[in-house]
Amino acid sequence: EPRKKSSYEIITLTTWLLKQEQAGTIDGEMTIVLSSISTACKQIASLVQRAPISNLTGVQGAVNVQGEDQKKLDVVSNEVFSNCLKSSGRTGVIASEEEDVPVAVEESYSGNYIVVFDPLDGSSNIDAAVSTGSIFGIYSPNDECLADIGDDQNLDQVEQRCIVSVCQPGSNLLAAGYCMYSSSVIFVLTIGTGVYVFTLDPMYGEFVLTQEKVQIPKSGKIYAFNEGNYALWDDKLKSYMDSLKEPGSSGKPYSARYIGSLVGDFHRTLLYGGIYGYPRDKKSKNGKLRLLYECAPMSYIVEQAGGKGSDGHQRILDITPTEIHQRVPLYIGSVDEVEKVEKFLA
Ligand code: AHM
Ligand code: MG
Repeated sequence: EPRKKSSYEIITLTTWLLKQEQAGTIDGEMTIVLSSISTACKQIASLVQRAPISNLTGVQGAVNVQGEDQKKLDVVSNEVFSNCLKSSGRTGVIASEEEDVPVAVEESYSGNYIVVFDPLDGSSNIDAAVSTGSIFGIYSPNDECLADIGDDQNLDQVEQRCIVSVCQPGSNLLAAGYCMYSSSVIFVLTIGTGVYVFTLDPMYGEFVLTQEKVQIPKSGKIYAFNEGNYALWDDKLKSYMDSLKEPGSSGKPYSARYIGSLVGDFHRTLLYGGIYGYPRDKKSKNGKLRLLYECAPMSYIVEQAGGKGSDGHQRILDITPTEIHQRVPLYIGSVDEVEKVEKFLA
């Protein structure tokens, strides 16, 4: 007879991870990497919540390698994320939206996982206290980048090796997830066995399992695109967008929702169905979002939930980046909706 579940029984992220380790789904090093990421996310959640009080709103004054103004919180979050990963001792290489090149972690003890991340995505939302998030992806250990570091040798070569070891297609991802800083702090994770959702319980300061094996609806009548760019889109995409506004047989057109925060827009799409898109346009030939630490992890998550991630023509997870900060158009969400836009673009 199955044991009755007490209403006080909760599963925290920590116990969930240990169970996965016991089951052999992940190894001990991965458990440590994931738990250090969850610690970083808790810290960032608290920094984001207190930002207006602790004078952390506004710009830092620097511009990152991609020509974007860095917000103070972008910089602080990057430090928090990097430090948590470095001190885990299980991360060999990290690549971040806020760093020009991948960084080899010299104090690594074992494991040497490769972690790619965007420490605080949607940072244009911060100063208005609107949803933001962190995104990450984890690749197999690879010592290429670490080898001979510290030796008196050409640093450019080391850098080049690091770039090569990090530039892998999303299909190689072992784990991916995001943390959304919103009315709740939500940690979403996949280790290749479905999508699990944890909610930060402010009473305990722990992530608690709130949804397991999430499946995205097969279709959904919500679209999230920055339509301000409409005039810059190509005609095929314009006709797709126009088609969503036709009431059709049901008499009801699609609904528009756009936060301007990939994590927030994606999370809603995951739960309610629909599509998120960031197309290429006349000014941004490859769209805006980055393949390595935005599009690939999200595509891995959506596929694990039964959805689809595409650049309009091919599967995002099949694309091998040639550069760390490479951009790619993204259409992601319910299978039917992503296939629909692909048909228009064909
Ligand atoms: P960021 O990494 O600089 O924050 O940019 C990524 C964000 C995404 O979260 C969001 O979906 C998109 O940029 C919004 O861009 P736009 O303001 O052009 O609509
Ligand atoms: Mg980003």
